[in-house]
Amino acid sequence: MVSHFKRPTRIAVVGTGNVGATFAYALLLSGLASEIVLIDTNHAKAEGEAMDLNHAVPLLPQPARVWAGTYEDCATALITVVTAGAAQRPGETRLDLVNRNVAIFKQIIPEIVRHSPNTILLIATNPVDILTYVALKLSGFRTNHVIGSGTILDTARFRYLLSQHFDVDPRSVHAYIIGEHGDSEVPVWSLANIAGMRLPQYCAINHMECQPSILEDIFQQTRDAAYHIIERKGATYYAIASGLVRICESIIRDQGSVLSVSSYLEDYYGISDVCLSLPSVIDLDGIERVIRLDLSPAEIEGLRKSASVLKEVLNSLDL
Ligand code: 6V0
Repeated sequence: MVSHFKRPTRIAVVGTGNVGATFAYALLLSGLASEIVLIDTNHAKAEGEAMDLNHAVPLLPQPARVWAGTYEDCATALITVVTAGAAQRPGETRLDLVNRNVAIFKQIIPEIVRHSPNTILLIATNPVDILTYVALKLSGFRTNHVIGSGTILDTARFRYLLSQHFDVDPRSVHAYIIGEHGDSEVPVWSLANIAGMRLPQYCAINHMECQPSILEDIFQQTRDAAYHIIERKGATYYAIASGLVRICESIIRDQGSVLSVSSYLEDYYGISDVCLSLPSVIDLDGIERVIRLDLSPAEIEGLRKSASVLKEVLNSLDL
């Protein structure tokens, strides 16, 4: 039962398709939220998901109230997670989705702002960097209150694949993917490490293989993972749902965790007025700061290229 002395932790989820419903389930299991409201133009779908999720509650360690609602229910939501929109079809890039999903955001974002001006917007809809920027402009929110899931997913995929190669727990691999959540993303090899040792040194001392072709293959598998999954099962949702829960956890518990998420940049290696991912400190107020990285010249060039790919798309939009 919710304590009378504590405000409920309400999380709103807009879009209850594969990603939204899976996120709601993962959030319910996490025990982080006491109220989860589901909003979808297909209200019956949101209702069905709420019913199914509520039936899990008696079996869970931490209760929560789940319901299918309207934008009025976003009021008092600490975080509003937006997963609404069209998804990639086989062979389609994330950037191909842009016009369809910008039109959807023009309906959704003003409704959220009207009812919940202090919420933190957490965007997952693709192309996520573009839609994070669009959400920022349409909402007029402070930049720290608009977060895109960005490369939290790519970083997780990268760490998983590296952990398979190096035969360690993925949580013991420290490596980031930055830039666009998409084809121009950049692996930060120069800072990747295990037990504080950069990979070339780690490999030399521990007699492991890490020649460039192996590392390049790991990066390609990371970058192209969504295409391979979509070819096989039509959509991706478990890992992104876990990434969204991890971001919510850092906000709700004011953890200050460093996560690679998308946010608005101002003069980052000369990059401004675009949203893309960099390791950022996340606390109760959203993006506390974007960490300045000591990147190699090739990584800086890759990041600038990624920013210019995104800017080209932003310049074609009618906002
Ligand atoms: P889905 O299963 O088609 O669900 C989309 C949901 O959005 C449906 O239930 C729709 O009814 C709903 N919807 C559409 N328009 C509106 C609207 N105006 N208001 C409210 N609800 C609406 O798609 P899925 O869940 O698979 O993907 C959702 C989005 O997440 C897509 O853009 C994906 O590309 C994106 N993903 C983002 C990832 C990331 O890493 N950021 C990862 C995977 C998918």
